[in-house]
Amino acid sequence: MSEFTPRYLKDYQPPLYRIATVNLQIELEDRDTKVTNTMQIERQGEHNKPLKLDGEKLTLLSVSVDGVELSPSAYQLTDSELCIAVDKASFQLTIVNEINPLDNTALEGIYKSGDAFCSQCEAEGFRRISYYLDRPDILATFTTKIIAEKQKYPYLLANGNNIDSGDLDNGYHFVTWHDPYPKPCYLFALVAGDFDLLADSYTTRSGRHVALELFVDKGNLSRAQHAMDSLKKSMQWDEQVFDLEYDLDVYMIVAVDFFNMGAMENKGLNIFNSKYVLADEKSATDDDFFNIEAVIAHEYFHNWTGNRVTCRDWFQLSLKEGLTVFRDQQFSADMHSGAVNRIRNVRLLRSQQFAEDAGPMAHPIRPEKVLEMNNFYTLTVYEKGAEVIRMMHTILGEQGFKDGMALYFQRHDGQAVTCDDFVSAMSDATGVDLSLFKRWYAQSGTPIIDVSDHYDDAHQRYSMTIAQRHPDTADGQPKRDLHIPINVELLVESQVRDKQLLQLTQSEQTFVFEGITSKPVPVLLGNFSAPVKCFYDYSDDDLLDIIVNADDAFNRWDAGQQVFARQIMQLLQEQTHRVPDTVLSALQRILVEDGDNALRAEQLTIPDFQQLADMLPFVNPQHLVGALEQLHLQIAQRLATDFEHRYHTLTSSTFAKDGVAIANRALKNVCLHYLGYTDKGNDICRQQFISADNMTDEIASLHVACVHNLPCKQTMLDEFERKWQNNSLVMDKWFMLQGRQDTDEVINSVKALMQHRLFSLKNPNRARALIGGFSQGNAKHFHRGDGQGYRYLADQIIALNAINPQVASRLITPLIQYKSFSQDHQKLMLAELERIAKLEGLSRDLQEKVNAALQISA
Ligand code: 7MK
Ligand code: ZN
Repeated sequence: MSEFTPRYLKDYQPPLYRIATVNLQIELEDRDTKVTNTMQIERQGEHNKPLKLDGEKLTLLSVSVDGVELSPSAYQLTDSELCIAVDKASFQLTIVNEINPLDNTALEGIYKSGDAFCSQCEAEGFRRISYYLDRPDILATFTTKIIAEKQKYPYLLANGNNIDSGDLDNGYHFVTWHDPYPKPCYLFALVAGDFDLLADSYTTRSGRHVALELFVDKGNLSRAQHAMDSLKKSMQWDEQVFDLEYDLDVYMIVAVDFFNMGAMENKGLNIFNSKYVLADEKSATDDDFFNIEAVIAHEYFHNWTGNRVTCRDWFQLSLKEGLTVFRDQQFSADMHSGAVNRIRNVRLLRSQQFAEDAGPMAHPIRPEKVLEMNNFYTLTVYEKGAEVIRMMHTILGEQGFKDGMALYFQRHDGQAVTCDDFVSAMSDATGVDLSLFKRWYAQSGTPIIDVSDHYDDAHQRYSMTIAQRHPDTADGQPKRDLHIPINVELLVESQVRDKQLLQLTQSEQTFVFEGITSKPVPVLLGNFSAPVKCFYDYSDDDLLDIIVNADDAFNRWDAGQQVFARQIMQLLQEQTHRVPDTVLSALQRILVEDGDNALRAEQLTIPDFQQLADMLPFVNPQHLVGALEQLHLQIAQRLATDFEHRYHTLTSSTFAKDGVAIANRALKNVCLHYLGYTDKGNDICRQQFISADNMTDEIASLHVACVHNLPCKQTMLDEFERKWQNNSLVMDKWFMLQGRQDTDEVINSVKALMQHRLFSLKNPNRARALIGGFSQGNAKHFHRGDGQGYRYLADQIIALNAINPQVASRLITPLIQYKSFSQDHQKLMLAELERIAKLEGLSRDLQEKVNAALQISA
């Protein structure tokens, strides 16, 4: 039985009190930081209910109302709440408490990252700083005075504008910040430390001058320029596409090494995991550069979608996250190749979000029940949430969507609102009825659409029947039919004849196409127009036809993915299955012909283990790994000379960072991966490692050496360690790759690495790299039949439970998704889950997931 109580969307109540202004004074010390919080509080309406403030891990020193200190008998205090009865409609409340940043390993509230103080409040971390109404519909104006030792902490930062500063006695100093925009406390931020500062500026379209300040650890200035460039691009894009400008005089970004997530959009003071800030070509891969630009954009875009208009309650998280992910996807597509970006989005969705929807934590993009809010920063809320926004974009069209956004801001600027408010703005701005569409917000699970067709030769009429199905999900909610936009092309004699957007709104509908001169091949779900699984009984030739002739690049890629998946099914049925020549020659054509190398790299990449597991119920993971190896091996060996030839045409002598060079490296390293299955692999890998002048090529060769366990592996790992030991982001890659080695010794290696002088479970990036690298990047050994892989992960989760529940809770993902595997593996995974369930002091985060996995009701 759980000691924690869940919260439900249906129980939402407007707040009984409002906080108009907050005046914080924070006196920073490692173990006893003093927080003085003076709030102007307004009772909402006539009632005599007490004021209940959230607070966790706080040491309360005093409570005063309108300047008069209360005696402890005037309030009640528990582990999570301070309850005060005040008989006034409006009053000033002052609370003084202490916190302990140094021992805060959960990295929520105020904590230390290295020598700096920093904060993370979303979702409910502010209650670890002061007693507060810690809910997003409380919008207050914050003034923050920070006091700290000047020498150690020359920079004292908080949200808004710097309005005062000065020196104090004993080597201390202070800075006072005022943020004019009322905000929920989850957007509060504070940083104190000594940094290098990259300063720049941006003038908005309307002429506002904005100072841009990027703070990084001393010595890292040369790795900050790409992040700064990305920020400026983001600011410009939002002006051009959505007419949205920045609204303060300064925009600050601080990079810290200890951070639970990617980054945080605190008003005017973003705090970033240094992984998403620091880059130069020697130490960062092309993907790192791409991701930095995308995350900088994401946090910047939150200034409007999240900060100016925020969420009424945490069930509405997708209001800001789904929308902001959609916006950052559109931005990335505009900055780079639209097709390749879309393909990568779809890969992520299919491999991880579909698994989430099929697993024990299945939830709608607007969840209805939450035990620990941190557990709902999910692929479903973010990525499927973005797909739901994208479907509205598809249904309303580019202009309709922009009109909807404009109306949304016109109506709701400065408010805390719901997903319903967003959809209403979209619908009212365009006159399109979205009432059926809104069901996407309330329904979990990946819908299936089944397509069948009929060609009437005599009338040259083609009819297509589309039906939707909704498999049951773990949340047990009833399913209803959805409004699903489906892009369709018809290939008639290998020519694109008809392109249409079909809108499926019933459980089954038939669409008729006239004047079709011969039986067409339907090309379905163009640009992945809905987050669904789509089935149609294609012949192998149909798929090859689509690969070559479809207009839509996503469809061309996707047909290839279906060909790969079919080969996997056949290999699972018959280990000696020989991949047909037709498939090989299609791949060969992709490899040898000229075209977009980034797209071809994607076309040559087989769906991953996770995605295939989601397509194959109760699969034995070892068999699936075996089939994947076989498919790679056959392709690699039978096209060896083509891979080798292509590889050598793509090795360039000098490094460049433009799109073509990036695409060339992507394709070259896909070739290298296949060559790893051949006897040429070792020499080519070693040579690439030695001659690499950039991290993309260097890490690709090390990766191939590890996953193929090539003879050159150990030397390269040792050389890499010596070269990069002082760069922690690069060392994360080194730890990660060692978890991916294909050797029976890998679990022992990983355990040994936990004793490495650079390893610490307290560092989230490091813990995720090593533990996640193994458990989420090494299916073969994680799913070992002796259960050792599962046991290792469970041991680490148990250790992390006491250190950092959020990191523990994210790492448990592959263990709770046991249901897609065969019985013997399920049993082994369940045994580990049961072991975790029995742990004394199990965090709320883990309890929610483990109970869901074991079907224990709260
Ligand atoms: C992304 C919340 C933050 C998971 C993915 C992010 C978080 C968790 C960045 C932290 C974000 N608001 O901007 O969404
Ligand atoms: Zn976000």
